[in-house]
This record gives sequence, C-alpha cells and structure tokens, in this order.
Amino acid sequence: MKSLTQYIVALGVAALLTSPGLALAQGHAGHDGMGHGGAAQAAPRVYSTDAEVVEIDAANSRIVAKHGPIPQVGWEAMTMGFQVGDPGLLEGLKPGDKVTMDISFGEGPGGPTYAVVDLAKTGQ
Ligand SMILES: [Cu+2]
Repeated sequence: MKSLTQYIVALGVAALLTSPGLALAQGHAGHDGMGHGGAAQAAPRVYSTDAEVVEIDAANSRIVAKHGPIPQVGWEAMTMGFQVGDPGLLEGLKPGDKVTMDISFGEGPGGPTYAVVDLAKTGQ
C-alpha cells in the first residue's frame, strides 16, 4: 500500500513538472512564429490621415490615394495603393475627392501589413 501511495505521489509530481514545461514550449513556439513582434506589437494599430483619391478599383476593393504623413509608422506623404476592408466604403467616390482614411497597421507572416478600415469623404 505504501508503494502505491508513493507511486501516485510521483505521478502527481510528474504532472506538475510536465504542465509548465509544455506551456513554456508552446509560448516559445508562438513567439518564434511571430518573429520579433511581441503580443503587444502584433495587435493592429489604426491611424487616420487626410488623403486625396487618385484612383478607385472597386472590383478589387482597392484605392490609390495621395495621403498625408503618418509619423506613428514613419510614413511620409505619398501616393500609393491600399486594400480596402469593406468595398462599400468606395461607393460614390471618384478621383479628386478629399477623404480621411483610417489605416490599420499590423504584422503579417511576410512583414508589416496595412489596409484601409474606414474612409469618409470630406470634400471634393
Ligand atoms: Cu504611403
């Protein structure tokens, strides 16, 4: 009976030792998979900028816009293409329209990602 008790105690200790070990291994695997972006940095950040519509590609849910600087991510003002999350945001827009754009910045497997998540016309 004593040996059985010792066996059960040993099992319990083994389980205690094994569980944190597994958790650590999983935590590291997740971290390596994300590269150097920690959990806080991997969360998307959204910044607004004024922009002027240059081109609308509604079929592909894309916009080319001349946007203002976004210092939070080190972007200068420039003209570039964006994926637009909701194609409905492009309805009624035409080249030359002035807008404000909310752009979501994140970390993807291939590097930084960005997309327009909101867009409102402010003038034309
Ligand atoms: Cu840009």
